[in-house]
Amino acid sequence: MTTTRPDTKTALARLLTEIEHRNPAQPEFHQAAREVLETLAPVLAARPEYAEPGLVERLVEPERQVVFRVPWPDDRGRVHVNRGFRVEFNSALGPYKGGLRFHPSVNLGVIKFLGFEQIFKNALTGLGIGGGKGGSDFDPRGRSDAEVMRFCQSFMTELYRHIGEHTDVPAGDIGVGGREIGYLFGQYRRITNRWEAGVLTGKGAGWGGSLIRPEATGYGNVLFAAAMLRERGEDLEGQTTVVSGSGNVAIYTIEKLIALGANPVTCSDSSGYVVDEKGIDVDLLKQVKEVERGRVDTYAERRGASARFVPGGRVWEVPADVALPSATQNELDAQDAAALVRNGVKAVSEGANMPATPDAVHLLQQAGVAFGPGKAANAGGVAVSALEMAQNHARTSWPAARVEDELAAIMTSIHTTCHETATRYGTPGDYVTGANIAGFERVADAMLAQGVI
Ligand code: NDP
Ligand code: 2IT
Repeated sequence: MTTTRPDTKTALARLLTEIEHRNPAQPEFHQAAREVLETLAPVLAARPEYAEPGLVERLVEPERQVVFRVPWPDDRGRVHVNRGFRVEFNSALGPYKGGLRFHPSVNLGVIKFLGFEQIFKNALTGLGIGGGKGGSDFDPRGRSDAEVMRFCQSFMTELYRHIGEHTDVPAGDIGVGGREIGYLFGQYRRITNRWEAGVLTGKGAGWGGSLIRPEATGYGNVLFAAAMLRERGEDLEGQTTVVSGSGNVAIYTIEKLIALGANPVTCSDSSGYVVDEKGIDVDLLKQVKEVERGRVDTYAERRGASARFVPGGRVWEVPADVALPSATQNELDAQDAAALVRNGVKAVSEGANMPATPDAVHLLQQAGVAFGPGKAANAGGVAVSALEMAQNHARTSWPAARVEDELAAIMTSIHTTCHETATRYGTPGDYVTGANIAGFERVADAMLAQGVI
């Protein structure tokens, strides 16, 4: 166990105050930076080279931030103006890598929180990818395919000059799936006159995409939850699980839970949740959400007597052994965590990025619940993105079984790394500390080796 010199803690606290001061009105970024910095004191004390002036200060400052105008005409010819973002946070380990989010709540602070998380997540995969994130406050809901296409084309008309297979490789996130990646890739190809498959990941399997990329985040999170349970002598089989969200991550989380013999009983969207006593029918959910682009209340209507839709409610009030938040940031607060603990939850694993508030994380950990932070638990998506880049570079494509085996090996390795690092720094079982320190060590070593840039 390492003791922390008081001056390290004081220096980190001072830096946090400075971050808040220099980045006003970015509460999500402050939250993400605080969560990481608060766990770094022991490693800075144990490894004096990391306490070098400027290292942590450089880590919290993006290498580059691009903000741009995205004008697009709707189907009636009316022009809308959205704002586009790409935050290229850290490229010490490889090209900037991270998704694009299209959602009305997007602003620079949200993209910076996501980009900051991505640095450590990508480091934990063990692969050669830096951290970045982008997106827009565009709301795809209710928009026709033609409108989404025009938006994507306008967005890429600026973004193309900042990205490239060796520079920055975007992918999907909330509101950006296979359809949007297709339109974005088409416009990039048209502008640059290059077939540069490795410039975007999450492409269709027929034109440079990797098999298992759509499934990877959800599958990976279930494997991470299973590893945490195994560490405690339990497994997923027969466990009742609650999942929030009903998008890409939630759907493939539910699919993998069923495959491993668990019983997922919920899904949700921003209008409420569904609880299904017989367990979620994942084929029906895919039909409603992926094919029809519908809402979860339609799932409940079609499913019949076993399912009901609870308008406005949160899934955390449903009793469960395991909870997998898979919608968005700060969707699980202290009150929700208390309800989960009251109902005997054993593990919470974050499919979404930062879905649990700091108070909720604290409460769960105090109650002895195994807690998997997003930067470790949901790293399967970006890991398979990096495998997609490898396949693109080699101009080949791997069978699904190979990608799935590699995903499983990466998730096991991330779990082991987090677990061992937490133990090494005197906080056994604390995956938050383990993930932050292990991710930090890898990035910090690369930054130190590459000099002050
Ligand atoms: P999708 O757009 O496919 O689905 C998002 C889901 O979350 C929808 O059910 C949506 O409901 C719900 N949701 C989004 N915003 C809100 C909000 N403000 N309040 C309530 N519900 C909300 O996105 P993904 O499944 O891809 O992403 C889900 C989470 O997983 C995000 O945190 C993302 O950053 C993270 N993630 C995604 C990865 C990926 O590969 N896609 C990889 C790693 C993490 P509604 O339709 O009503 O808005
Ligand atoms: O949050 C994430 O890790 C993602 N949205 C996936 C990023 C990627 O590049 O695949």
